[in-house]
This record gives sequence, structure tokens and C-alpha cells, in this order.
Amino acid sequence: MAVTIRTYFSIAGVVLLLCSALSAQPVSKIEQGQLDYKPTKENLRSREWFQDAKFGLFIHWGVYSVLGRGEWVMNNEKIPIVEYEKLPPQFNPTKFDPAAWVALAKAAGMKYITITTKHHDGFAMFDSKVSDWNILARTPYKKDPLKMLADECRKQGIKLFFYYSQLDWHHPDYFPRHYTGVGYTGRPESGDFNKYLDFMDAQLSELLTNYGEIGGIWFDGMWDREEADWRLARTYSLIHKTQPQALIGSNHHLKPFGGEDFQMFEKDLPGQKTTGFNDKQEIGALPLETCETINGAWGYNAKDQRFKSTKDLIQYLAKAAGNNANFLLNVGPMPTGEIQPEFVERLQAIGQWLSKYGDAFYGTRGGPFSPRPWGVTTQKGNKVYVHILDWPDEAILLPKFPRAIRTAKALTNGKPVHYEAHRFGLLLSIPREARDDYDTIIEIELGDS
Ligand code: JFZ
Repeated sequence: MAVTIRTYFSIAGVVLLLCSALSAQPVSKIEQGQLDYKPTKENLRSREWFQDAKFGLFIHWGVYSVLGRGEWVMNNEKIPIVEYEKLPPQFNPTKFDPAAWVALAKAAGMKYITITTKHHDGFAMFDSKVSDWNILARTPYKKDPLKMLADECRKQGIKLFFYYSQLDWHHPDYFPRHYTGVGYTGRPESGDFNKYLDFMDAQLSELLTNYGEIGGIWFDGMWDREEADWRLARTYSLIHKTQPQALIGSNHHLKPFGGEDFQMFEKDLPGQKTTGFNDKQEIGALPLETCETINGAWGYNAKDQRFKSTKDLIQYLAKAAGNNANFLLNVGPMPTGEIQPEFVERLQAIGQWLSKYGDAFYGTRGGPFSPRPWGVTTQKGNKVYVHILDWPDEAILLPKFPRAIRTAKALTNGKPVHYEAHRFGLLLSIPREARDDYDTIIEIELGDS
């Protein structure tokens, strides 16, 4: 079994991976979803918007950032709740500047932000009335960063999505426990899971009523209890009723359930199954999104210096687009509220590059040809964009196009490129001077037939 295990996964994480790989098909309860679901007009419009948007900023931010060892630190290091509760008093992000975060996302060419409202540690990074395990009640900061961010997003024209962890290592009623949050937290060995789900629905209601119109909810964590009845139908209807335009997606690494509006792939291009925890994940018919980190960490990790290059990230964006998927690229802000310079530099470089090549991304869908070893294609109307990511020669043979070709030009310099409609396919010349360091894009205009 080929398993890629991220470094911050502890032994428990490895056990989790093995267990999920060995377990039979998931029990039907988890698959229930909202069976009678018919998306509204607003929802369908949002899906189109989402697919056009192509590029978003993922933000993992919570009290774990104080320790700088990622968002799984509580479980990885088996920190009991009494100890973990000492983190919020140390969390005072006075340098958090929502205008700067949103401006950075925009400068990167991103159209939306997805931020953790509550991660697996159960800590609400927003004003919650249903539990005092939240940023206003427990930290010296005493402000609601989500409110500040939501206001700023509206001002700057960026959509805001909320990540919400269904898994909870802090709530006593998250019981029975299964893979994680087991044995060390100090919670009683009893609890009422339905009460926990009531609490979750109450927090979701808060998120859906106090922050204006949102882009959607990004669920994560139901993989922790495959056997449980998550009452998805109820939760999903609550969301769809309260905000019909909001899109629901869930990181359960399976085919989408009824009531979901988009499908996500974690650290994986759609259908590639490279991570070891998604070997059962099939591509459904919904809009797609793939998420990735800049170094190896979601939440702030002070020691992780393995930054991907701007080239890697741009090529990943292109591959996602060529696979008909959005790219949600993550940053884990520091406990000060700032985003570290290595992330900022890369995001700005991507944005600068995209400001020249955006036509080949925004508003496109996966192109006429499935991804190839040399690159991918995207398409918008009668234009096909050929993204050549890795090809050493000055000519390349593409499969035959479904329609006649009117023009072909390199987006690098805007000049026509030579092509020949050959009986084996389309022969394209890619002259040296038209090359781009990251992605050489040839725009092909198709004729009417
Ligand atoms: C999940 C989170 O655990 C992680 O912290 C981060 O938020 C990411 C975006 O989503 O990642 C997972 C979820 C499940 C497994 C592995 C990683 N799993 O089942 O092995």
C-alpha cells in the first residue's frame, strides 16, 4: 500500500490511516446525506461562480498556532484538555490585520477565502453563545476575527467560506470516540452524541446568521467516526434553508453525499489517490476543489522550512484547472496574526504571474484533452488554452481537436505560433522566445465547426 504520511501525523495518525485503509466499505449511515436534495437556483449560480473563481486562500488559524507545531499538536502530543486550555490565555494576535489578509489574497489572484472557524481542538475562533470555549471568552484578544474578516471580505469583494470540524477533541459529548481524541483528553467515558450534534448545528446557525452572506461551509472530520449517524440530512438542510446560495463540501474522502454542492480532494489532484487516505474517493459530478499546503503544514509550523517553489505552486494551479478543479492554497498564520514572509512572497509572485495569464484560468473549465505528462488544457468558449508545463522540445503533438483551428498564439508574447493540423493530431511549435519559466500557454481559437 503506497501511503504518503505527513510528518506531523503521530503514531495515532498512522494507526488511523491503516485502520481506514483496512476497513470495509463505509457503513451506510455516513452516506445518508440529504437524499431528496434539489439545489436552488441561487445554489446552482454559486456553483458556476465557484468554478469560474478557480483559486482560493485556505487559512488554518487557531490557538494551536501559539505552539507552532501544527493544528494536530493536541492529539499528536497527547495534551490533556486542562493543559491545552492554557493556550488561549497566551493567544493575543494584536497584529491581525484583516484588510491586509484580504488584500494579500487578492494580490495572489484569489477569489475566495476559506478559514477555520473551529478545528479538531473544538476551539471557536468566533463569538459563540453555545460554548465559552471560544476566542472572546478565553483569550486576552477578546475580538471576533471572523467578523472582522467577513466585513473586510465584503468590502474588498472576496467570498468567505467557513471550514468547520465535525470532529471535536474538547466537547464532552463527542462520544463514543473512535480514531482520535481518545484516552488522553480527560473527558468522561460517556456522552450523548446527539447533544454534540445539536451543539454543532447551533454553532453553524451562528456562523450562518452573524456574518452576512457566506460562500459556503467546508466540513472536515466525519472520517473520525465512520460508524456514526452524523445526521447529515438535518445539518445540510439547515444550511441550505438558512443560506440557499451557500455551498456545502465535506472532506470525507468519499464520493459526495446528497446535499453537498462541491467535492474536495486533499493534497491530491482529482482521482489520483496519492495520499493513502483517499483510496475510495471517486470523482462525482459536482464542482471540484483540491487543497494543498505551501510547506508541509496546515496550521502554523515554525520549523517546517520545506517551502514549495512559486513554480511548483503555479504548476499545481494549472494542473488543478486542467483537471477541472479549483485550487485552495493554504497559509497557517502566526500567533501574532501575521502571515509569515515565505508565504507572502510566494502568494505575491503567483499573483503577479496570474495578472498576465489569468485568461487561461478564470472562467475556464477542464479542456478537451485529459491531463498529459507534458501538461494540461483548459477551455472557455471557443478558446482552448494549452498549458505546457514540462516539455523539452520545440514542437509538441496534441491529439486532434474537435473543431477546426482559427488562430494559435503564445500568451507569453502575444505572437502567433506556427501550427499544422496533421493527420496524427495538431503539431504546435513552441519557440524558445515564447517560453515561460512556469507554464507556457498557447491560446488556440477554434472555428465554428
Ligand atoms: C484534515 C485535517 O485533519 C487537517 O488538519 C487539515 O485541516 C486538512 C485540510 O484536513 O486532514 C486529514 C483528514 C483525514 C485524514 C488525513 C488528513 N485521514 O483520514 O487520514
